[in-house]
Amino acid sequence: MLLTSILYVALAQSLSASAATMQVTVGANNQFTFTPSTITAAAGDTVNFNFVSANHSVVSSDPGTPCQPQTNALFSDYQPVASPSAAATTAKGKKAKKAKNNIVNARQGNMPSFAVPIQNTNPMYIYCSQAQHCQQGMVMVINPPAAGQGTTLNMYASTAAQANSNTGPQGGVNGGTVTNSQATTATTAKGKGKAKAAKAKGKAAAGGAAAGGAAAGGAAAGGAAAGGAGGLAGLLGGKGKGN
Ligand SMILES: [Cu+2]
Repeated sequence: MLLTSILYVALAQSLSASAATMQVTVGANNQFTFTPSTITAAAGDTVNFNFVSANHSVVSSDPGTPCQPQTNALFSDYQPVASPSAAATTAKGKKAKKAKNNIVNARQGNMPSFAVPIQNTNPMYIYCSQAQHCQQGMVMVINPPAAGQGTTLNMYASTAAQANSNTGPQGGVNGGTVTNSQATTATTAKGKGKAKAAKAKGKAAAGGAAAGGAAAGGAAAGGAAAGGAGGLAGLLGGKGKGN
């Protein structure tokens, strides 16, 4: 998958010397935000939406109807990301701290990402279809028009704030490619990282159920699926060894 992405990017770059890849962080600092909230992209560029917290989505709407998918809307599907913060606040001791760091490190290379090839410079209005995130300001615009020439980000956001409902598209991913989706990596992750996280997790879980839950999620997002099992074992009072 990664190799495919690299080859794709390489191919895209060879076709257009100016092709660029922009990064947008989805849910930075556990906030309902896209960062940055506006981006200027050219045809041939790629916008990568990097999911770093909670469970968000990327959906496109028409400018006047935020929180509702447009026809054939862009859709990342929902991309859950476990937060390490619970483990950070409840895990105890040196080992637990190390376990937490392992989980965080595993996650950093394995966060879900949604790569969207930009076809043209028309404005694209983006929102998150989770819960009330759209109304709460989780919106952005790619290639926003200048003030007075169309729907600006502020206009879009204020219309969104008054939307009666927030709806995602039917069906799955559309208009881009998702990598490191937790749903797939959780069942396929293998190797050392997994064993390490599982082991470390057993101990961290002893610090409390919250730590176990967080570690299970962290493992699912990272290269450590067994960490989930370890966390579960911890929750069940199984292998957890701490005090
Ligand atoms: Cu969201």
